Amino acid sequence: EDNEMGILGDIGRALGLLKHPASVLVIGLDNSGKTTLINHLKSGTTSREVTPTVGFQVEEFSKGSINFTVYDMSGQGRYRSLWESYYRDVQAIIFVLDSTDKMRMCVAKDELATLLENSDIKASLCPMLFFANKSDVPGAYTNEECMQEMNLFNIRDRPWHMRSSNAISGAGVAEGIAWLADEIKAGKLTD
Ligand code: G3D
Ligand code: MG
Repeated sequence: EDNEMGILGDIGRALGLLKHPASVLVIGLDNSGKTTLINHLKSGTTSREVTPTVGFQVEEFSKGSINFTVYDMSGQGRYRSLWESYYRDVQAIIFVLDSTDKMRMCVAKDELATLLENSDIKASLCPMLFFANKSDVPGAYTNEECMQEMNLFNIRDRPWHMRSSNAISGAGVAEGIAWLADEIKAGKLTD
């Protein structure tokens, strides 16, 4: 089906309103489903993998003027100074959460809190889309539980939204991206 083009079409049209190249970060702990998710966004794009240092993998791909940057926020923040270099000029953040990984939910929460303290992120006020991914797995935290566990209700400086997803089937992905596209559009109109 051409659902995948539809997904990129939404965010593409929204980001197409920008005059300059737009940057979207796709982040989360390892194994949360980022690579699986971005395969829904990637069709027809050119991709390259960058490895600035041993142990830290960054994937970048672009579609039109949108650059997607994907990396794992893992390794106890050992690479935080590297990944913080991607925080400049960010128009949107997609945070992928493994809603079945109850053991590491607090690690994800702490990484999110650190991210939101970053001065570039604070200044950007960019919208944040959260995927409560792997919602197909029995026993996964519900959307509401994920919002509580991640302390999302404390985010008051920017629009955010959490959406249950199954990155394998793509369920929930288009709806989440549509929300993000609307937010980006709304932000540009008030600039
Ligand atoms: P990452 O890129 O964030 O590290 P991946 O995560 O996309 O590599 O996904 C990690 C594992 O989770 C993969 O399984 C992938 O198939 C699985 N996965 C991703 N999203 C979902 C989902 O929504 N539901 C379910 N049930 N599984 C998901 P493997 O076995 O390949 O390691
Ligand atoms: Mg990956």
